[in-house]
Amino acid sequence: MLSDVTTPQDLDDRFRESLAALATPRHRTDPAQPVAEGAALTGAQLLELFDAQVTSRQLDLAGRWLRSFGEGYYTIGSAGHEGNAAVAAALRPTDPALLHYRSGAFYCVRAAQTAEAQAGGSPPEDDDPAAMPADAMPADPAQPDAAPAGVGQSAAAAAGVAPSDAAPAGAAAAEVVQSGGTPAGPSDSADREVDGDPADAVPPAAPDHPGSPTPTGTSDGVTGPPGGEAGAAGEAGTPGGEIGASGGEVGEPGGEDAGGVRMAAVRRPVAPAYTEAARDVLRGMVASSQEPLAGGRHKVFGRADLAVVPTTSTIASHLPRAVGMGLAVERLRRQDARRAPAHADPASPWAPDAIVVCSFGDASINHASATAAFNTAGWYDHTGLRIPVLFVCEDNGLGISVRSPQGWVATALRAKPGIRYFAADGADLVGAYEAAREAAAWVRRHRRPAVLHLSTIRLLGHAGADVESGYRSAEELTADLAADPVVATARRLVDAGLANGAELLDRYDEIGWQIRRLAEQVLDEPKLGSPAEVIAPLAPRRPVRVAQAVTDAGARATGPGAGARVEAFGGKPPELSGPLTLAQSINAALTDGLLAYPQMAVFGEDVAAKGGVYGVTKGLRDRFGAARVFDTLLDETSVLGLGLGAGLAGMLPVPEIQYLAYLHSAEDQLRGEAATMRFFSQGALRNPMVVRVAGLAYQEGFGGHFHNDNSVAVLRDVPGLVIAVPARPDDAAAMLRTCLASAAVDGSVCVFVEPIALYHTRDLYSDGDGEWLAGYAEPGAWASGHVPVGRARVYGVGSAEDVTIVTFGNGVRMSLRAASALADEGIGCRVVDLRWLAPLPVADLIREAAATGRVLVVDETRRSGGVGEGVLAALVDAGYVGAARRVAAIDCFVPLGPAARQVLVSEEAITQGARTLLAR
Ligand SMILES: Cc1ncc(C[n+]2csc(CCOP(=O)(O)OP(=O)(O)O)c2C)c(N)n1
Repeated sequence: MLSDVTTPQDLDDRFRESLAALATPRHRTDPAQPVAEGAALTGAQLLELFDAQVTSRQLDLAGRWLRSFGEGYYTIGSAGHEGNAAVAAALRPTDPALLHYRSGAFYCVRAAQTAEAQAGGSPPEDDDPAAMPADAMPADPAQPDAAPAGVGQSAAAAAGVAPSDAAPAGAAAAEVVQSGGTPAGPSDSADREVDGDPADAVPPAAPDHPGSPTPTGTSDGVTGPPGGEAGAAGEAGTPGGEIGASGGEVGEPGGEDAGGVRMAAVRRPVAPAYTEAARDVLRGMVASSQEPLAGGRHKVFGRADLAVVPTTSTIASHLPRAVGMGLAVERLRRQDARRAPAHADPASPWAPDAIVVCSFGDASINHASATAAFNTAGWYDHTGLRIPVLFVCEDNGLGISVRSPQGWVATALRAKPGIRYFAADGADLVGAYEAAREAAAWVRRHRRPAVLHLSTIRLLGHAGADVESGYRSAEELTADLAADPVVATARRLVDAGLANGAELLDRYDEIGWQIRRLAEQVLDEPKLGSPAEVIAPLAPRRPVRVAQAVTDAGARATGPGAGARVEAFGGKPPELSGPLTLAQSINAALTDGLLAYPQMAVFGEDVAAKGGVYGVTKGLRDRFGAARVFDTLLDETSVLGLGLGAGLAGMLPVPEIQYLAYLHSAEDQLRGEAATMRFFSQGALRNPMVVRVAGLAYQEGFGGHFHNDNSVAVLRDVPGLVIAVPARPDDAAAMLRTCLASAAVDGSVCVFVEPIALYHTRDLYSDGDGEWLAGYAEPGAWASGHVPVGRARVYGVGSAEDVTIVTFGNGVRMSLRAASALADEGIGCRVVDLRWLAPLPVADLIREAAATGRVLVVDETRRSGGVGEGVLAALVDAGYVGAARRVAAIDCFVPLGPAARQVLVSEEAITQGARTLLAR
């Protein structure tokens, strides 16, 4: 029995006492009827939600039980948050969900909804489906793509969505909506109000919920109860069915006290989907390799078929992605709607009217990632762009031991511009369901963001090892126990005449036994047993397919796409434009990329109207329209978040980070979110993207660390990330094609670091020699010129027999110049341009190092943590026994003006390094 599990406040014992103390209902009610007059939930549905809550609670106990003998690795639970069952019930199983780690009950309900939908059940309806598309579609469907370029273009148009008639710019003040019949959350009871703005007010309940609730739960806007063989709403009250089979008991005084007749509604089997969901969660706790999404790599709530996207343990980091998903869902919906019916395959993997839900705790709203996401959702809403995201803040008043100041959460959430506020009490499942349904309907109907502030409590502490008594008073803990939301649901069921306490306790025990049995089963399941097994889904690479994708793109560009290509390039394709600079070459390759991949979008700060700070994206918006090339707001976290969401939604995002130094405030989005998605979903979910980053040093005349950041250490240790650093124009185009193909084929997350100092460089050895320019390959030559990920380029200078210079980026040009000078002295060099910093081209490196036995690493990044460390380590690992030296930037930030030369690698240092090597 899981009731043996010791918990800080003897939660199980208290639960039993509370249920035992519940009075016997005076009358019995038909579970097919609304649980109260005017309530949206039927009694049967409430019973089902109670089961989900109990399943979640028993899972928490199981986590502790497993931990008690060292076989469980996760004890953060959902106890106190089980009200989120109501949120799940108010959504559709196809609404993508990014969940808080206290979402046990939500997950169970979602699993049951999905099972029911797969069994052919009606999808839940939370609003008037007819009202949504008409209201949300742009007036002129062709408008976004055809929007003329213009500096004054609104961000909405810039992102390809027509401004909303319901969201005029400036009408962005936070709106407060009272949730129907719901007691206020703990910290906001005094300030709830109904927003009276006629333009933005939530439509009256009738249009949003056209049919008043009916017991069937299918046509009334009521989410169908968790499914499976038991408990479909239609079964409730069906004579001869599981529920109500005993007849006669409805309306009778209840339970055993009334002549031993138990309520059939309480007796029905536990929904199999709950059991399945519980098994998922238990597998996560024991790190079973059979856990359905992460396969034992992390304890997540996630399953692709449930549209539950795994979130990481980094609080709030999933919110920027949720906003990106909202933007993409809406964009792809419009795109699909515009396409002729001939297009059978929709671009969007989500249902056309899907909304995105993401939940998180109250302390998390203070995190920079959360504030970025709220701000971005509000910012876009202010422009009229639709982002259908429902934020759900589960407010238990604590972040581990730190309290959210009284009233802060409500005050902060209500003040978010452009985000409509709803509130609900998580201990009142009936009211929370109505509020959640209202919030979801509003988001679905208006395609605009809202936040549902769900008051909860936290039982069992933050996690297993948390000693709450150290920072919470006994009175407070006791008060929380008295407010147990599962007890509250039980009380509601008893008060409604749907069950008595003993029956519900039986239910609790039955589910407890099932969970215990499942826990014992999953204990024996295999764990990940080898490094290869652990790493398998991280970043699989299929180079042959990637090469084929490049070849195919070339074939399309010369064949069916030839006309469009000539048009996109204004009649003159780049291969006919003579030698190009690095910047021009990247620009042309981006153009070809946008032609080759209809799902590709280029976005970032200043990329559209201005065409990039260095002109790299110039003309792209004119060529492809504001739907595919758009400016974002100034927030790197959100830029990457948009990419994360768009990638997950099937797009091929190419976000730009304006300067490498500005990646750092947002790097968790790349490291913690983008790079982990395949890993934590065994490849079931992916967020392909190619992040372009202007970076590295040597900008003459424009100095200082922030525009000359010469550190890529933060990228190099992110597992699975592809890091490309093109030095030459021809390599840049080929490598960008490779990155796009790799993202499209393998879902790779690529960072394409563009050396700013080389953007407009034309010459190599002497003024006017034009040797740093290169012709652009015509599409027919893309296949033969393909640059695979992780392959270096080698230049022989002089005899090429004396020294191997290993370098990349600006170092390539400097090394070639130095090698030329050394050749004059009779020293022959081979210059190896790594081109890829991850994965390093180890095979090429070893071969070229062995060819001379003398390696000079020319590393423009810093001595500590720089690329050179990795190169030397790779040589050592491979058994290289020759001589090696390194020149690198010194461990300092890059100063302004000529002083920069004091810290950076110079050509003199390279020639000197080579001579020293030879003198040994
Ligand atoms: C970015 C980040 N910082 C710190 C932590 C450690 N941490 C884990 S949970 C937590 C508190 C979160 O509180 P809240 O958002 O209110 O959620 P709750 O656990 O109360 O449901 C903290 C600080 C983390 N996971 N991520």
